[in-house]
Amino acid sequence: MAKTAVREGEQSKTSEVSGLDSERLIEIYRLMYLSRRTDDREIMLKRQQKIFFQISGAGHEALLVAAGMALKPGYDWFFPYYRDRALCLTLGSTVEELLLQGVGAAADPSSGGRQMPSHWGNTRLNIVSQSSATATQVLHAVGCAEAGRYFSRHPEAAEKHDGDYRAFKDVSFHGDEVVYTSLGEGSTSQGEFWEALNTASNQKLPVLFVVEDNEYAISTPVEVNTPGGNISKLVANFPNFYFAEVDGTDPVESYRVFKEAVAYCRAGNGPAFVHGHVIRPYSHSLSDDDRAYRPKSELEADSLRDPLQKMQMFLLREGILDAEAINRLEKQVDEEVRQAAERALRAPFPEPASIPLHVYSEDYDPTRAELQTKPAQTSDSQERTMADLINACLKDEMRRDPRIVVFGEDVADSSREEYLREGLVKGKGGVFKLTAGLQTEFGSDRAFNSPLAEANIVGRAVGQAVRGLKPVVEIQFFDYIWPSIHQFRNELSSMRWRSNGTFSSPAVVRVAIGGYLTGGSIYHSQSGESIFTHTPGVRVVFPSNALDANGLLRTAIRCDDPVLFLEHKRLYRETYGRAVYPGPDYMIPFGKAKIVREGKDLTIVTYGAVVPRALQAAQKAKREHGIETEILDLRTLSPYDWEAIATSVKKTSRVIIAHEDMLSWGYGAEIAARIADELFEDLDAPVKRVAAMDTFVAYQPQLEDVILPQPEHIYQAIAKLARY
Ligand SMILES: Cc1ncc(C[n+]2csc(CCOP(=O)(O)OP(=O)(O)O)c2C)c(N)n1
Ligand SMILES: [Mg+2]
Repeated sequence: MAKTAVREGEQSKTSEVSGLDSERLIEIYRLMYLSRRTDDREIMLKRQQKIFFQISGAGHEALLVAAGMALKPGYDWFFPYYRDRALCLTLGSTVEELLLQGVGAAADPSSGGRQMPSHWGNTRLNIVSQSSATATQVLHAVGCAEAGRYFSRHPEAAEKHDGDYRAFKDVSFHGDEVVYTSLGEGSTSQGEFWEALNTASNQKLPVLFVVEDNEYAISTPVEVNTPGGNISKLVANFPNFYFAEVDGTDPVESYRVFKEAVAYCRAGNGPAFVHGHVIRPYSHSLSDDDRAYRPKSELEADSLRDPLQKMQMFLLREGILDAEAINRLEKQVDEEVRQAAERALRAPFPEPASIPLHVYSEDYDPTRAELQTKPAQTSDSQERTMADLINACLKDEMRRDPRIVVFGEDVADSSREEYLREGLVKGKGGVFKLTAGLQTEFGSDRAFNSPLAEANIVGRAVGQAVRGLKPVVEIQFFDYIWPSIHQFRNELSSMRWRSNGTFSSPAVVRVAIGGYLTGGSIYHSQSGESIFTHTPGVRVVFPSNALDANGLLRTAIRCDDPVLFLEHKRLYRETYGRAVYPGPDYMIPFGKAKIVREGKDLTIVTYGAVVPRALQAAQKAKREHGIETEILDLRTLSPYDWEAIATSVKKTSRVIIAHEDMLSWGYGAEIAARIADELFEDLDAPVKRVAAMDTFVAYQPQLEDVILPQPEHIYQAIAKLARY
């Protein structure tokens, strides 16, 4: 473990140590000044209402130019945050590229006008698109580093492959690349920061964490976010790290530290943590006025540490540049920024017609009819459960695609490999055994346990998928998906759209969902799919039987979009819906419903565990009243098969939407609204919904029976609707 104390005013000594010649020292100053001037220009443009948001990197320049110089653009990977203007300029972003984002221009390389300025992204430089959410990016960095290591151990996995997402996902790796990620000291309060340190430390990943400590998170001072006021003290006991704390207003000292940190990571020793003390001379953003919470004395003390002035003094003192030369350099930079702004202001805006582009992959359409294949005949003629056929699909796909990695809580057979090797244990393979045998067959690189942290699972998957791996991760229970919802909603689903199609994260998230368990409640029985169907950019799949689960999971894995794959726990081992193994290439396109029962009198639109319940209800309605009910199993909820719904409703003129989740604001509300809107003329009766009560699911089985929709509830609805 290395340790560097904060030292100020020792630049001349350390510059020799750091191998920085005069030319490099001048370049450091030029980049720092360029960064500050770009901020100043943006501030002016914002005041003139030519751009719409401004957040500065002022005060952080020295630390970030040093970081940029210690790393390799287009070789190493970068997950920075909004203060990292100087890093991006050092890596090779142009001022014009940065200003194009402020304007919201179509040519903005980070987002095509979709994100605020200072939300960096550049494929040329391996700067990955980031959101505004504080600290989500550090988990992406961890996933990215895992992917880099994986590809260097399994280079064959990087090969292109026609017929699935791999045809569109180029992989590059070197084996010794470092992954940079940064965040403010306030953001270290986020759980994701600690979840990232956990995995980087455990796996000795080459991640360079940089904390830019300007002592404020908007108006909240450092001691509120960091007990004791110093994050270095809190993280000091994480194993395998290189640690350094540095005066981040001193570029020479910062460079020395970064050189060491990067060398440590590149050599494969583990992660590094650089804690830079910087200042924030401007307010948090242009929407904030720091005079409301920082006294003048404090701002004055900060101004004495301004990195620009300090570096200028250093160059003069060392005789590297005289006042005139500094003046000339600054004039050149001023002119560069002025010209870049002029060009950016002339750049065309994005066309409104482009808005829907890149919500989903334009390259691979998982809804196309050709994906539908016939089940193959194999030597295995036994009827298998949904659990069996999901497990079989995972194995088939892992054999076919070496980029697939499976992880989550308890998904490994045993993290202590020697227990398996020595035959001491059989292995766990998931709390529902859906991943049983994967580690044993494919090794611990490809099937492994995560820490007990759901954001860790989804956040790492994002970073892995950006690099070209195919993470197929498991969330143990839908009830515990919530710690990952931030990663899910703000990262996984938006990566492609917000980067204007330049980055994507097509991971699969498998989740055990649902009730009817008799005693599983509250927290092992809930649904909530509509929250995810209400999220653009993600596909939501919910099979009701073994064959569909097998075919749809295969489509999910091969496709180029993120997929939430919902597996009903009650259906895992039911007799209903068992099927013979359909072979290793059986696929079902997304967005194609299945008519599970034909009828002319009434339509039920449903999915998941309500499908067998609707069938029971339909049989009773036929027996008791001769009503012929048609049942549509949607199978995928986003996209969903509107054509099949419309065709059936036009035929029967009566429709019930039945689902296990709560009635109000549930999935059925959208379908009902669209039927009312587009099929009004075809209806002979009101659109009816059958769903759970608007409560939680209770433990006492008699209560659970009342809360969740039962065949009898559906039967009553059919009988009532048929009377219209
Ligand atoms: C998850 C999340 N919560 C809140 C915010 C609003 N927000 C933006 S920046 C910020 C303060 C960040 O402070 P710090 O991490 O110290 O970084 P600094 O801005 O000081 O560089 C807050 C609260 C956000 N963007 N994301
Ligand atoms: Mg801060």
